[in-house]
Amino acid sequence: MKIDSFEIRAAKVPMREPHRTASVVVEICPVVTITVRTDEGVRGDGIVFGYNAITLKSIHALAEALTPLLKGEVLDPIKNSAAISSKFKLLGLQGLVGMVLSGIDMALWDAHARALEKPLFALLGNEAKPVKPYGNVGYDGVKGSADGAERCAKDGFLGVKAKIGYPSVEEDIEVIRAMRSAVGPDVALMVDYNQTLDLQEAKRRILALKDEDLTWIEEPVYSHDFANYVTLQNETGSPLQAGENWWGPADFRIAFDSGVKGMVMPDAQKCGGVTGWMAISEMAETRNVEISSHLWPEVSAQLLSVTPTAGWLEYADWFNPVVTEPLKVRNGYVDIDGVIGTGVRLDDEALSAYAL
Ligand code: SMN
Ligand code: MG
Repeated sequence: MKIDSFEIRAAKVPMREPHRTASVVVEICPVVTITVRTDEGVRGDGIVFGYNAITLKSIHALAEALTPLLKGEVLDPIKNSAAISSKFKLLGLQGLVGMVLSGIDMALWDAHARALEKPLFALLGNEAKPVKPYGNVGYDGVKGSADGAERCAKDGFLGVKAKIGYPSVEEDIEVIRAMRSAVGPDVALMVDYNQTLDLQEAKRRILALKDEDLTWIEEPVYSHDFANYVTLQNETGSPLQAGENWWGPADFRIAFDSGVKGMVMPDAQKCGGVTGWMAISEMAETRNVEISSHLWPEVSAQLLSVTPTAGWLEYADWFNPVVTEPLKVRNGYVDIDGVIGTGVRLDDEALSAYAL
């Protein structure tokens, strides 16, 4: 089966509510979608999330320029992604290029699985293990975070993550304790600093959070400061989490070689799509490192179900308005029964309504 054509669309998808972090507020969900069609009439869909609407036109133009390189090729996602990535040996696979290549990779895998009428996981492993999602709360203050956490727990989530990084660690603790009293002792709590601290302040805050029963403390320092991150892991002994901003298997290898241990959380569009994730999963397995996911709930549910060291899935409903079958959560676990492909099936009418 050969790759016949690509359709690239950009849209500003409305969010139920803005997502606040200690550094940036995400007000709308800007996406570029990549749809591949084969000469046998099979379709595959992928989404690139631009974080900020300012990026949309550039991502769209890049996708329009890159996808013709694959036209006429036999559909083989691993080979197709390797061929297109090899053109960027000098420029590198970071930034918008890496995001678009990952989006193309996800669309190709979706087409490959849909052609076989199988879920993605069936192409990657034998059996799907249950995947546990956690709900998300923004930088919403004491009451807002507690209310958000309570809503997640009522929706059946077994874990909730909140953005912190308030002016003082005492305020961080106040938010965490309010969330804990809202959800009770059995729901896992995670917190995310979104890279806002320096080494000294990070160490001070992480130690101050010692008794808060946190499942992890995410991105306390700049994402690529592997040395400081490892220092924090070693000197605090606390469960630290990172990886959403690492580019492809190459960054994960550098992180592991720098001494990062315990847990990591690849982002499907920064880690090289399905192909990149599988390479990272293998590395993590040999190092006994737990893998959780960052955004991309539909694709990540498929990936985590066959990841040997799978941890948590980050749930987000941001793509829901433009996919026909949003990821389902039932009794605290994701339900991927009956899903074909990656689970990203674009709603063409909705995309037109939100088109840039
Ligand atoms: C995050 C992701 C996307 C937008 C804002 C914040 C965050 C997370 O770091 O882990 O969900
Ligand atoms: Mg994060």
